[in-house]
Amino acid sequence: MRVLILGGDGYLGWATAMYLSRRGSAVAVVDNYFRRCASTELNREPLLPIPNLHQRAALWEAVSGFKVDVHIGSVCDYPFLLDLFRQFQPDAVVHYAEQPAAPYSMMGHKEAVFTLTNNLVSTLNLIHAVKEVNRDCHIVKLGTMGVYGTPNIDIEEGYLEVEHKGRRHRFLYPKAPGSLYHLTKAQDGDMLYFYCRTWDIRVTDLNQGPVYGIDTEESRQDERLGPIFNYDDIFGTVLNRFLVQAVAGTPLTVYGQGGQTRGYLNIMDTMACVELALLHPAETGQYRVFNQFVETFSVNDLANKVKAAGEKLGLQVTIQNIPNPRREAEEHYYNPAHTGLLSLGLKPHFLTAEMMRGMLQTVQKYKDNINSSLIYPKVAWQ
Ligand code: USQ
Repeated sequence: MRVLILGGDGYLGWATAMYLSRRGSAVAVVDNYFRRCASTELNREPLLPIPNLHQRAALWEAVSGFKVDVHIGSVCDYPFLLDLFRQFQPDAVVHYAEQPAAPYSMMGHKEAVFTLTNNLVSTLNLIHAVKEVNRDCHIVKLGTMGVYGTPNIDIEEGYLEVEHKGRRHRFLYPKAPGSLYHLTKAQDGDMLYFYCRTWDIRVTDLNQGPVYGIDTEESRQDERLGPIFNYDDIFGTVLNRFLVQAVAGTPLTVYGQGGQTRGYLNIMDTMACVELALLHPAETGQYRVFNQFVETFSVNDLANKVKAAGEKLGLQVTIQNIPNPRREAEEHYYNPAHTGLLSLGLKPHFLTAEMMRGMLQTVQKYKDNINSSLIYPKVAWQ
């Protein structure tokens, strides 16, 4: 399969490029280095320095023999994207090229405009390129569980059957995102659904929960192949942050009461889920949604797990409830369905004590790189 990965330099994009190339796909990646540049501009450098995409591709080829084609540019630049489509002729596109950080989207007007424009225009350009070059090309877009919010009923996988005044209809599941970033993921989903109905394109939207993990099978061959691992208040996700906080000896930053519950997955499971979606494409005209996570935990659950695993390694781990910089429910019902990917064959990795120990030990190797001033949250929702 010829797979084009948009956002190939990011936390998940590069790992996906190696994973798919190793399994026999012809892979091309495109990226405009937004995440790297923003990390530097905002002084939120990742735990490990990351070689640029050309260097990563050369390193990967040297250790594995597999090639990844690199293109630097913006998916929001339509002539550039269209050229790439015509040249590479993808059978499928994995779309990670969105601004992925909720706190970044809530920093101010400039960041809000960038998030909205980048996330919607990149998706619109992709849809047009598919229509122009090959309408059969399968779009796999990384969505987020955060589009649903935390409703007081079970969350279904994308759609909800509603009975109203004796008649029934199947709607997209109602959305109530909790940040501008999450809102753009709701909007791009609506847009993809619209074009599936209008132009008969085929789309899989992977509504993913927060991802954790510092390496993958492929990146273990050379630490310079690892994903961009941020632990700061803007680009770091909660469990990755807690692992670094435990190693740094700073209190784990539980926002508010810590009852916020989400569906989590290991970065290795993201790879497997994307592969399953590619191997079992959506039908022509279908907007298919999978809820992509493995286990649900509250923030308190995660903090307690990190504390227990850290203490077994001799770390002094404390937990601190700090004022919540976000507007979100801190105690709520949460029961999302997630059978689609399991029924396609996903074999999940669970957050076992052994998994926690391994991740903490990896972070320990880079302890000297930790900048503790990046940990406390500085972006508030209001
Ligand atoms: N949280 C803390 N302490 C921290 C950091 C976060 O208590 O130090 C809490 C947050 O308030 C939130 C939960 O942990 O309730 C998850 O926060 P997060 O920063 O790990 O995740 P989020 O901002 O929601 O976004 C991340 C990714 C995003 C993805 C999303 C999936 O950055 O790209 O779409 O996870 S989901 O959360 O299901 O929407």
